Amino acid sequence: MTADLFSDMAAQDATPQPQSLCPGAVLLRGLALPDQHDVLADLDRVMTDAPLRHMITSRGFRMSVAMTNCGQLGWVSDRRGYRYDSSDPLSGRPWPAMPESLLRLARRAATAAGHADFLPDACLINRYQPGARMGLHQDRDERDLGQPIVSVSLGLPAVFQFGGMLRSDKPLRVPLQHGDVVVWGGPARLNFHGVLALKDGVHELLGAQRINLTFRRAG
Ligand code: MD3
Ligand code: FE
Repeated sequence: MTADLFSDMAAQDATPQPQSLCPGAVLLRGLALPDQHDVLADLDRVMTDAPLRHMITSRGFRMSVAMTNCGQLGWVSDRRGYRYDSSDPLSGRPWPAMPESLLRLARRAATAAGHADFLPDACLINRYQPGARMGLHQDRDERDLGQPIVSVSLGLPAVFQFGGMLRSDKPLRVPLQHGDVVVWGGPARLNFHGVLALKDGVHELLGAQRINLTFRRAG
């Protein structure tokens, strides 16, 4: 009994062994688990202030992923194109502040991956329901591409695709689960990446959805 208790405590507290996906990309399985309850409670408050919405691409398509943001800057897309903006176009108000629990998690992950000075000013919140997907793309709208992106997966599992610097590079598939964190920096920062259509399922805390957080230094 005592031994089991101690091994469970060790599992909770242990920093997971970082796995390298490719040069510059570090997978930290389960890194978000110790903070998950604070993170989910804070996310609820953010999503009440700035509700999830399906943005429209410059070509007029409705994205299958619903999005919102917290932090000084938020990623927005509409018929005029996409950009970072300091206010929520739905309310005209600034985006909700980045909760301490989220900032702490992002900085802990970046530090574990060798980016101890990461200070994100934007957190994009992506909500996938079954069938939602994200096509292959690059993230290159952030001012300093020397800063990494930290991504946190919550809820239903998804298959993440990541390719190379060229759209034509054959992507690898990595299953990402609740609590997994990936840090993308250095030579991986401009890799093409996407998410396959989410499969049906029910997660014990989040129900029939996956939420992905991406922390960025945008401005
Ligand atoms: C690799 N989101 O919001 S996170 C995005 O799961 C985005 O919602 C996906 O791609 C999601 O832009 C993937 C993983 C990720 C995020 C940014 C990256 C991987 C990246 C930037 C460069 C290289
Ligand atoms: Fe991306």
